[in-house]
Amino acid sequence: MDKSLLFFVGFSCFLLIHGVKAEDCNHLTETDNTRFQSFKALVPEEQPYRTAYHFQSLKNWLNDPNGPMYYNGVYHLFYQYNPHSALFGEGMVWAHSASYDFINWISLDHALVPSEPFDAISCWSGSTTILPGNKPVILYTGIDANYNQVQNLATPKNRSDPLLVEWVKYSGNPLMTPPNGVNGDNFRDPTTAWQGPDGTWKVVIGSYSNKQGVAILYQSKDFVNWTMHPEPLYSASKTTMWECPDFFPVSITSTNGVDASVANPSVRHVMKASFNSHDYYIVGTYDNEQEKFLPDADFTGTSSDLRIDYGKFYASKTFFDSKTNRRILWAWVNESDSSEDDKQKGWSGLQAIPRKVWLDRAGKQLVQWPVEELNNLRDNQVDIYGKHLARGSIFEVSGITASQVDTEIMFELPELEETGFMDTSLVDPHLICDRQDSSVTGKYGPFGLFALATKDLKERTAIFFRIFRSDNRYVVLMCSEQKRSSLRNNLDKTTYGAFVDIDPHHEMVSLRTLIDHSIIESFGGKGKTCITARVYPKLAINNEAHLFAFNNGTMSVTISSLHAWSMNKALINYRGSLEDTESC
Ligand code: DQQ
Repeated sequence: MDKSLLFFVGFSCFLLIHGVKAEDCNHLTETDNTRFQSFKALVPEEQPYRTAYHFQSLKNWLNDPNGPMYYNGVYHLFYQYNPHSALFGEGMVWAHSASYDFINWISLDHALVPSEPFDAISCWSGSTTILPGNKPVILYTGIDANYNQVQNLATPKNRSDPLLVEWVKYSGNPLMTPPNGVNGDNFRDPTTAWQGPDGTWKVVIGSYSNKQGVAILYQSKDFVNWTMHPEPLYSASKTTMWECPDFFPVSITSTNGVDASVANPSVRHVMKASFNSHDYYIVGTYDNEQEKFLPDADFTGTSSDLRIDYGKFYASKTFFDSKTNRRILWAWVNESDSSEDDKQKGWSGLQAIPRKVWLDRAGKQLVQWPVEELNNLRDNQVDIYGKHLARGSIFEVSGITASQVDTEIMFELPELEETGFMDTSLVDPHLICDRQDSSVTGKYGPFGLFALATKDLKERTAIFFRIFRSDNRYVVLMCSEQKRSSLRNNLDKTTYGAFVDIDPHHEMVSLRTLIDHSIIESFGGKGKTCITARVYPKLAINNEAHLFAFNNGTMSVTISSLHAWSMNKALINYRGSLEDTESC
């Protein structure tokens, strides 16, 4: 058979098997057959916990997203990767992937690998900044030969290479070393830099000193010589070591994103820090003359602190997408199984679906929504309207591939006044969700979804709401309960919970849930509260997975609308050409 025909047949079979619509993707036939076959051989497809449309590596350990950017028509994602193991270790590199459509990704050669005294042990997290003249640069943390954390610069070898495959480390590295009073292992993760009105560059480094989590501020005129500002941009006593800080402006009037250097009355600023295994943030005002960030309220160290996501979600990083004027957030979602399991699987870690992020109209918190490009993978739409769910009812959402789904639901609560009062002795939403789980009947709630469930519901992950009265208002609680997610043991089955800042009297309770084999990302209140979970069902895998909607409260709820789509498979980290990532 002619070689190109052979490739066409082979590739079409792959696309059919994996749910990509082959008929729309004819340009893929130009892809080199040998490369494609080797990619196919590498993908551990038979594993039930591999995802269909989330970003993951073909093998080994993956963690933080690094330096995401849009440059010359191409989206880039770098990420922390251990080329030697399915566990974290020394020798971490910046792996590199690129995409046209933000959904399908090709993998490229590693952008940064340990090689010099200033990064001899590892190349840790950092960010990209696009300098005037359209010049992208990387600032990253090197673990030097003495195990100290230092900040380094790298630039593309050839800016006209659309893929920016090769990066050159600056010969004068390191640019910044741990200052006095800062331990050598508490100085890392430079943010994207921003420019003040006088042209001065500023960047923040995460740290811990004087028993406070700190955003240390550095300034530079030329991006090479950096001076530490005498005062940090911010520090907070109720926090520990700040990893992966992120500092960015958000518009007060629009959901559009703005570039990192925008600082005027039309924006507020967000300071995000990763500590204690979670991503926390505060909203405030940035005074760029005094170099101070003035938050509306400080971190409190309690469950009332705002989080990007109230489930498993860490080391998030945003970037400004100049193509679509959005600010987009990436984050690492770790495994909930054991290291032994990871070694056996041969891989560990996912990136959450990238989210558009903006400031809520009330100016108090962020709102997040999966990037709209994801909708290109939607298939087989199922619609349900006006479905009444009396006390104790449950129904299956059929007609979809329940192991890889996108679903959007609106719940109507006709007699809200009748709902029960909140137990004021419980303030931590995680605890309420845990104690009053999906099997505990309330008035309004629990109602929601059972995802990745067996037919008999012995395995099920419950994403549900409860509505309480408290003083003169209503409180909406959102839970993601993993207790019964798997018949397997030795898994982290923590229950997650958070309040949703909506008034159910004036707007319907909404839920969007992305289900993808071993990850469930849920967005309550149109993106005001997000909860991500990792689950590993033993039986509810692939075609054995089911999706149900339920109401276990005494009050009836009505599903005003439910839309569900089977999700097609994305090509993730295929070692092909960039054209393969044009949406079909
Ligand atoms: N991961 C990186 C560090 C960062 C941590 C190392 C956060 O730079 O502080 O892989 O997950």
